[in-house]
Amino acid sequence: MSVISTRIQGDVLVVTADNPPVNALGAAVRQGLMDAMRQAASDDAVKAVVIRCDGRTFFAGADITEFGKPPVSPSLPEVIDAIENCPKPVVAAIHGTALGGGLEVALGCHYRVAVPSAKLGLPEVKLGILPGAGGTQRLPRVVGVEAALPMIVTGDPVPAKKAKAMGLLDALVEDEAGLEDAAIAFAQDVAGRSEHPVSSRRSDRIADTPPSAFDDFRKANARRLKGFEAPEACIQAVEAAVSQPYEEGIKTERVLFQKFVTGTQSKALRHVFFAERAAQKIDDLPKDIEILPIRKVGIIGAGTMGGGIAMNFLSAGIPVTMVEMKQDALDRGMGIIRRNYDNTAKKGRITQQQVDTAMSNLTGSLDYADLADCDLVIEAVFELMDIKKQVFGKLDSIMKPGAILATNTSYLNVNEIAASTGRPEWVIGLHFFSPANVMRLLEIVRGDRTAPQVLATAMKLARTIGKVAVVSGVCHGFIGNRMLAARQKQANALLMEGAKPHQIDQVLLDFGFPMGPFQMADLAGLDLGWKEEESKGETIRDVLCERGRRGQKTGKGFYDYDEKRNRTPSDEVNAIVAGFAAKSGKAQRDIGDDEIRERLLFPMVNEGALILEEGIAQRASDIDMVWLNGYGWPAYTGGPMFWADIVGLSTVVAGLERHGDAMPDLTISSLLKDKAAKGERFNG
Ligand code: T1G
Repeated sequence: MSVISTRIQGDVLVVTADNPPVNALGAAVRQGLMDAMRQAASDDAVKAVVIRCDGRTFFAGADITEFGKPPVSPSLPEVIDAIENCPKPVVAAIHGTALGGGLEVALGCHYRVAVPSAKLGLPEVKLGILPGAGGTQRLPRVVGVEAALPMIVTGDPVPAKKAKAMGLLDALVEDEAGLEDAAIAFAQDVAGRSEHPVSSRRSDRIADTPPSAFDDFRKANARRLKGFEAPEACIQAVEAAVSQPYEEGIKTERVLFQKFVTGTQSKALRHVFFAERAAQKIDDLPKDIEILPIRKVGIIGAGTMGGGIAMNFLSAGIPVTMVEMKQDALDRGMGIIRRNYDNTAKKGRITQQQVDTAMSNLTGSLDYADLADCDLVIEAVFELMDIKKQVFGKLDSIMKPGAILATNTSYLNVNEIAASTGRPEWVIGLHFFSPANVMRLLEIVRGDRTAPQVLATAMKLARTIGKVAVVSGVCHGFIGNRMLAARQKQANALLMEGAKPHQIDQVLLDFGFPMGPFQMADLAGLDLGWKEEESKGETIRDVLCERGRRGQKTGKGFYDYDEKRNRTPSDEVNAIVAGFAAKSGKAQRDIGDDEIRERLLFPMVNEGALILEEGIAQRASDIDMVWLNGYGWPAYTGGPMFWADIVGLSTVVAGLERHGDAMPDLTISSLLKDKAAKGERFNG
C-alpha cells in the first residue's frame, strides 16, 4: 500500500496521503509528495493540484519517531519548497488536525480549505523545539506576527473558523463529506487565475510589526514559559521573519531547530509525549475487552474531593448523584460546585448554558438507596479504613449487580476495602488529586481481584473525563504519595540537621517545581488530621498548630503570609525548628543546595525503582506521568525516572551511598543498582 497516491480528476491532480494513524510525514510520505510535485509540474494536462489525506486527519506533523535518527531525504523543508515552487496552484484540503509539519505543508500550498471541525497549529514548542520547516517564516507572512506569535510560542491550535478569520484558510467547507470535491472545485477555480499566489503569501503584513511586540509578548508569557527554553527560540525565529529577508530567516529557523531538536529538553518532552500514550496501555489486558457503559455515577461525600470529582463527570455530560450525611453538608457541596462552574464561566472558559446543563445533571441526596441504579460509585469519605469499610459494606448491599465500586483513597489498602464486600472483582481505586476537577492525574489502583473488565472500563472512563490515567498496584501511597513520602522524610531530616524550611523549598522551586514541601504543607493546612486536645507539642507541626500557625488559611504556617498571600520566612518558625534540631542530637551545619537536592530527589528515584521492582507500576514512564501530572514535576526534565536517566543512574547510586549516614533506613533498590552497574537507563 503506497502512502501517497495520485489521480487526475478533470485537470486537477489529486494527491492523497494514507499513512495511519495520523498521516505523520515520514520518509515515504515525503518522497511520495516530492514525486507528486514533479508529476504535477511535468504534466501539461494538470492545471492545479489538491493535497489531501485519508483517515482521521490531515498530516499531524513530522514523524516524531524519526527524531534522533539519521536524516532521510527528502527533508520536509525540501518537500514544502517543491510544493511552493510548483508552477501550478496547490490547494490543501484539511480535516482533523493540521499540526506542526502538517500545517507547514499547508503553508507551502498556495491555498488552504478546511472543514469547520478542523484544527490548525504548530505544537512543536510542546516538544521542546520550534517549527523547523518554514512555519516561523511563512505563518507570520500569512496571518501577521500578532496572530502567529501565540500559535508558535504556546503551541495551541486554532479552530478552523478562527483560522479563516485570521486569513490562514481561504475557504471553509461546511459539508465535511464533500471536502475533496470542494477542494477540487476550488483548485479548478484558481487554476484560471493568472496571478501566481506565492508572491501574495509573502505579504509585507509583517512590515508593520512594532519591535516592542516581541518584548511585550515575552513579558506577558514569562510566568507560563518559565524554565522552558524553546519558547524563546520560537520568538527569536519570528523576530527573524520580521528583521531578515525570507531566505535568511529560513536559515535562522534551521539553525535554531537543529540546536533544540538535539537538546535535553526536547528529548524529555518527546519522552513525555510517548509516555502519556504508553500509560493508556495495560500490558496484560486483551485489546478487545468489552467496556462497560457508565451512564450514571454516584459520589459519596460532598466535600472538596467529592465535589471536584463530581465535576469531572458533570463536565463530560454524565449525570451524578451526590450523597452526604447531612443536608447542610450536601447544600454546601452543591454550592461549591455551582460556584466553581460560575467562576469558570466568568473567565469565558465555558458558557452559562454548559454550566446550567452540568448542574441539571447533578442530584443531591441523603439516602444511599438513590445510588442503587448507578453504574459506578466513588467514595470520597474520611481517610480511615473503618469508615471506608462501613461505606463499602453498605454499597455492597445496595448497588445493582455489575456496578463498579471505587474508592478515592490516597493511601489505604484497596484489597482490604474490596474484601469488605461480596464483590471484590468490582472494586477498584480511583485516586483523584486535589483540586480533582483540575489536576489531570488519576491513579487507577488495581486490586488483586479487580476484574480486567472493570480496569479497562476505568481506563476508558479516565480518557472520557480528560484525565491522564496511570495504573498502580496496591501499596501504601500507591506510586505518587509513596515517592512523596520518601522526599518528605528527607525534607524533615534536613530540618534536624540545620536546613531551613525556605531553603529546602527554594531548592525545589529552582529545580522547577511550583512549590516546595513546606509551602505545600501550608497550602494543604498543617492541622490536617491534627487534634488540639491530643496535641503534646512533640513535633514541629504540633507546636506550629498550637501557636495558631496552621497554614496559609490562618495567615501563618511555616511562612508568614500577607493579605495578598505573599509568603515570607518566619523567624519564629526558624527558632522552633532550631529548638527541635538541637534536641534531636543531630550535628547542626550549613547544608548546601546540591546536597539538599540530592537528598530530596534521589530517594524518590530509588522509591520509583522499588515500585518497579515490586510491579506496582507497569513501566518507568508511568511513574514519570504520575509526577508530571499530579505533583508538578517540571515537564522539561521528563519526570523523575527520565531525569535520573539523564543524571545517570550510577550518579544516583553514588549520591545515595554518599548520603547513606543521613539516610540509615534507606535500602537502595537492586534494580537501580543493577541498571547503574550495566550503564542502563530506566526509559530504554
Ligand atoms: N509522529 C509519530 N507518531 C505520532 C505522531 C507524530 N507526529 N502523532 C501521533 N502519533 C502516534 C501516537 O504516538 C499514537 O501512537 C498514535 O499516533 C495516535 O496518537 C518539522 C518537527 C494528532 C492530535 O506534535 O497531537 O512536525 O500509541 O493517541 O488522541 O516543524 O497525536 O497508537 O502507538 O495522540 O487522536 C508536530 C502530535 C510534530 C502532533 C491525535 N506534531 N500528535 O491525537 O491520537 S514535530 C505534533 C498529536 C514537527 C516540524 C516539526 C495527536 C493528535 P500509538 P494519539 P489522538
